[in-house]
Amino acid sequence: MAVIDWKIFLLPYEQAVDEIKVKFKSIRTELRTKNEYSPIEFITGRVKQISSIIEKANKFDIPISRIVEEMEDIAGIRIMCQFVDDIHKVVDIIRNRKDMQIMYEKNYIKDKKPSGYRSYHIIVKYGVETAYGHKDILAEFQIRTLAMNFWATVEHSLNYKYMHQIPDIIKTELINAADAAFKLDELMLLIKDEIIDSQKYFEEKSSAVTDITDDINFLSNENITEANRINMKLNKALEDGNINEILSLRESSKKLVSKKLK
Ligand code: 0O2
Ligand code: 0O2
Repeated sequence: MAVIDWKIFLLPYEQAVDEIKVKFKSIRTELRTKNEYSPIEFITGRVKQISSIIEKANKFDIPISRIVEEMEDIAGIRIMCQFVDDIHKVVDIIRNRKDMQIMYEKNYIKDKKPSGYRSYHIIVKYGVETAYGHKDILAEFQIRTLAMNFWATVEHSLNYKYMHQIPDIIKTELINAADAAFKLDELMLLIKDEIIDSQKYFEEKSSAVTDITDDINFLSNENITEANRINMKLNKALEDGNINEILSLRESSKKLVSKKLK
């Protein structure tokens, strides 16, 4: 039987997970910097544990020499979304990428698993540049809402505790919980616009406050009286919770700073 040096074997998978995470975090940063809504809430990634690889290879009768071709989730990327319809936007983003090739997709949202599990899975071929040249590996994306993620995380720990033999009574409760989580996703979708508006409002307010405090810092070296005056106005606007007051204060502090810079 072939002996594997797992540390070396897993290196390209670790590289792939790190690279893909950076790339998808950048999409989120780019959209948020432009004040646009990001369908990506957060991203996690992991390389499968050696023990899980061996267990899965045994379960599916995959010879060690065929693991690269046949085990699709050694590199795993999980993308969490706030709303169910964001999942399809993320799927489109992946479909349009030039740096990965989709092998196939599994829609466990439309066809939930008997356990109650819901997620959208995409298996891709991804190329990494190693010290010895180009290497293609398979990676699995799991795209899901926060509610689906909550359910899957809890169910995964129970499976671990019961070694995949969850008692029937708990299984039934889990199926009910999965349906309740999906219902929650559907309800949230109904008030999505309202939620996004309030998140935008919060982001606009905090970015205006950051700009004003930057201006106050700058002005405190130039004209301490002006700096104190703006600081007092900012405190009052924050106390009043008045976004328009904060936005107009940003305008006036910006003008003062640019005057000083001339
Ligand atoms: P940000 O800007 O705070 O999202 P890492 O190696 O640190 O990049 P890792 O170890 O793969 O990431 O995974 P980890 O630490 O479990 O979580 C990855 C990112 O997801 C972290 O943010 C967490 O803050 C974020 N995260 C995890 N759970 C939740 C959650 O329930 N809700 C939200 N909104 N975020 C969560 P980053 O990458 O440090 O940056
Ligand atoms: P890990 O790394 O511990 O998460 P399978 O049928 O699950 O043996 P298959 O056919 O390769 O494996 O792929 P599938 O069904 O698409 O599932 C792959 C991964 O999806 C699993 O990885 C889980 O992460 C997740 N998943 C699938 N079904 C369930 C489920 O019922 N509950 C939870 N919590 N997650 C699920 P692994 O292999 O379990 O490993």
